[in-house]
Amino acid sequence: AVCVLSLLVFQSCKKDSQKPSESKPTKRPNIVYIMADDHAEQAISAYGHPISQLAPTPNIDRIAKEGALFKNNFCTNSICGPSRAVVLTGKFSHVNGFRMNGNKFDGSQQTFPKLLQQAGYSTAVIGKWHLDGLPKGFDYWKILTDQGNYYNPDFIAINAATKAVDTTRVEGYATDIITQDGIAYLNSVKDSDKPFMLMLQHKAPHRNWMPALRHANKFDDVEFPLPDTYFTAHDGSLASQKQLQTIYQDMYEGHDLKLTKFKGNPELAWNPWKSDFERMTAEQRRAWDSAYRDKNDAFHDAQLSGKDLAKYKGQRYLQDYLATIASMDEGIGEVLDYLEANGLAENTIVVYTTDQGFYLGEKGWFDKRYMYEESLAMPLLMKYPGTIRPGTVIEDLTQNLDFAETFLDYANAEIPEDMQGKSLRPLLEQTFDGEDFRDAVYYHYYDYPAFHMVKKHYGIRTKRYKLIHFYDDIDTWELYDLEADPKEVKNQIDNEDYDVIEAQLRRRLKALQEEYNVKAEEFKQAPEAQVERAYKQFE
Ligand code: SGN
Ligand code: CA
Repeated sequence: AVCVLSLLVFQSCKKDSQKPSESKPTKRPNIVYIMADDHAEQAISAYGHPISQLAPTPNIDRIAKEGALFKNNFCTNSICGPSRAVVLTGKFSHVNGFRMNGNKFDGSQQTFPKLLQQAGYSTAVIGKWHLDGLPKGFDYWKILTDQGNYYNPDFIAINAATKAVDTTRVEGYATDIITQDGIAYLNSVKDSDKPFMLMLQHKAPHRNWMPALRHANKFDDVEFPLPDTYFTAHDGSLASQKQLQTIYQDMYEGHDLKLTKFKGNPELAWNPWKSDFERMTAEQRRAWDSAYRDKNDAFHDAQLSGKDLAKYKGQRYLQDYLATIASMDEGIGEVLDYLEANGLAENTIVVYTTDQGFYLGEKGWFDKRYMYEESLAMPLLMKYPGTIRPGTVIEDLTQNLDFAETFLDYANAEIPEDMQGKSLRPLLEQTFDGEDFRDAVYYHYYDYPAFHMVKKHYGIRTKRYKLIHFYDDIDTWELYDLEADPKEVKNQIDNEDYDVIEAQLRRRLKALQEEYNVKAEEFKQAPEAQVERAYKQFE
């Protein structure tokens, strides 16, 4: 524990084999925190999943190659705003108050950017914010409105001349704009004596997966492997049967899959949110229509139905989803190159993550929300030359709850007692010698009734097991043995062989709820009428 107190103390007690190189950082590090939206581990080649091998992310992978890859990092609540609020505060949703999208983030509370600012850092956030309310604790900010749009997005920022808060439409592709704004910010602080912390937060690869024009055909000829659970019937999970996030049932053919109504006509099929396409310039739209024409015409010719149609939809989804990641990966390469070319790489921590995991056809799904592995997992890659050894792989259970503490630790700033996670520094620097960094993670999802109709649930995940309670207008428990059943298709809750394990998990879950101060009022039920209305609205 003494080793993690300060950089100086830490370096003096490092083992010989781990001594930082000659060029070891002497100043407090800068932090470049890059966050995507909905980027699944299955789509980052450093994680090794077969899908990602067909659509590699060489620049994101550079961060793991030069630093660390976390294999078991998890979110506490798999949805956008809540995950971001946990990152900022180091506190669970029930403590920071932001339980679901649509809540308003209480910006007056303690956050790590505020604490870094007080500790003498220049701080900035650029890109997706999605916390309703303007950023606090940042010297500079420029954020997308709400979810943001891929083409010609609107940004909110303080007008330098008038000092008023303005919303401005910027022509171009969101990912490229955010990358360029990020580099411009770095350029503005690179010669300052102060360290900086930049949160560079992409829209990509969030729904509705609109690629940059230069990538609109990138994966047209690639056939991606669809998961073997693509057509599952969700045996043993009522909560899974009830969702509305199945690729071949719930996607909008125009808005999501960019399918047209008729052959030879660019008019989109079902497209309820027109703004994503209507905001394109005539020139962008022409280029778009021409890029999608051949595949859409071929689709009409093929006259698919049943499972063939369902599989085709899965392919189209993956082609676009992965193409939006291609631009992001290029942009991350530019940021890394900029840091290198400007002598900043050595003294800058670079983090890559996203707000939560995502389904790429597993169980037939897109979106997230569930406590199952694909959406619970949150990619995390981190480099800090001279301090984190290249190629470090971390298997311990970590969470977005730990990010704030980690950054404060590296900045030599005090970690407030009321933060609920812990600094990842001992893992990153391989000085952790306890038995378990964490024996279990706690999870709670609240956003119901809402988009996709995923039931409220909470649960516990240990290294090997997972216990989930779905509640509200349902009351079901699920137990998975991740070693025997990594795809979570066999709910063991009624299997007597698991009774002892179940009892242990229930005890540990209760203890975690006590430790994290979860009160009974967290388990409020939605009125029945509201649920009925929501099913009608989203079906
Ligand atoms: C939008 C999406 C949903 C998604 C939510 C939450 N529909 O409503 O599919 O689950 O955002 O996403 S969209 O077609 O309008 O994009 S999150 O990133 O904010 O959590
Ligand atoms: Ca998200």
